[in-house]
Amino acid sequence: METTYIMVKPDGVQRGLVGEIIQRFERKGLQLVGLKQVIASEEIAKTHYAVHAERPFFPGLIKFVTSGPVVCMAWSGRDAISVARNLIGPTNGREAAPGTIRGDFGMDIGYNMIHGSDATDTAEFELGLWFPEGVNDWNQDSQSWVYE
Ligand code: IDP
Ligand code: MG
Repeated sequence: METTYIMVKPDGVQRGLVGEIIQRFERKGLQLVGLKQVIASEEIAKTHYAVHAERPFFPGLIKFVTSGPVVCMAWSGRDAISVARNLIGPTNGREAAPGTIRGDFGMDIGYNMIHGSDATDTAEFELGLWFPEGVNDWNQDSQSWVYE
């Protein structure tokens, strides 16, 4: 089992896509183990996107991701990192296939609504950064909650 860090970015929150996005992860069979809305500090945003620090779009990206609330999530499951990346789709929404989140809702690369960790080391790093308090360890068993 893996846990991945997923974040609805300010454009996704502003457009009212939080519920739609959460539903896709739930329907897929991933387990929600962390969820909160935060307004990211410049420091945390720069740390999160440090790998892109030298790219021309970096200043705009930091301004964008700190411009309003983001929804931080941790999702667990078998191969959760790649499963989530497949649900999200490629970076540019105009090139993303229909059926993916970016393919269904996104047009511009800078407004692609959602972040997902791309490897085990980045997932560990990002989960520690955004969820320093840790995530929740719980057993999911929907049938046992149908009858009391
Ligand atoms: P990813 O989110 O699909 O992993 P990355 O290449 O890691 O894509 O880029 C991180 C984020 O930086 C993207 O999701 C997007 O928000 C932003 N970004 C990447 N390339 C560009 C660009 O050319 N212009 C504007 N923003 C970009
Ligand atoms: Mg990336």
